[in-house]
Amino acid sequence: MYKNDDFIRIIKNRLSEKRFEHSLNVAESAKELAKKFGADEEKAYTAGILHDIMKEESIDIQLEYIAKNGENTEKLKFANTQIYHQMSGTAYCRVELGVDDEDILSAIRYHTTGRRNMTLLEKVVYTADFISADRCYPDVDVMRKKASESLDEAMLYSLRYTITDLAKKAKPIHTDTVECYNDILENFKEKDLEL
Ligand code: DGI
Ligand code: FE
Ligand code: FE
Repeated sequence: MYKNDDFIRIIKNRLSEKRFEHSLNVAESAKELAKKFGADEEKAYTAGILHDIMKEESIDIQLEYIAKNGENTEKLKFANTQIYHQMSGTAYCRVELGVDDEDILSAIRYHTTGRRNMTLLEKVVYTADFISADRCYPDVDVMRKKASESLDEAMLYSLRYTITDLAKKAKPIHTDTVECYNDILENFKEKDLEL
């Protein structure tokens, strides 16, 4: 059974220096968010290290892994290839690295698109990916502040940005992303919270 030190060595061999650093930063941010919001810190850290493990792999090999994990690749034909790595990464961790913790696997599986009814750990990793130390988009400080207060607020903020940005560029938006957005928005409306 591999430990975090082994996983760090493994991703170092699979990723560019920049993305390797990004992965370590996401792991740190995920651990902090887990501590703050009561998720499993150890699982958050491991998922953070592994979340982008297939990001620099070829599309063909990614599709092979997705199929190996029993997922339908036909459905992905019209999807943005940028989302493949969440599925191929999950498959690689399960098949090649023997990761069998379903909490960690699902946090990797939904770290790009999100989905309806996300687990706490899924939200932690999704949010950590947006606020990691290497991120430097214009309103990253706003995002970090939101993340320090509420995962749902931070996620809604990032989803609004991502969905708008994809639509502006006439790129496809995965239905899980739209469902994730609607789900969080419904929670806000039900609780009558300010947006
Ligand atoms: O892998 P990272 O760059 O660290 O971050 P990520 O896994 O969140 O990937 C984000 C990219 O994926 C971002 O540039 C937007 C793009 N993308 C393409 N299609 C979709 C999408 N993001 C979401 N949430 N949903 C999509 O359908
Ligand atoms: Fe990613
Ligand atoms: Fe990432």
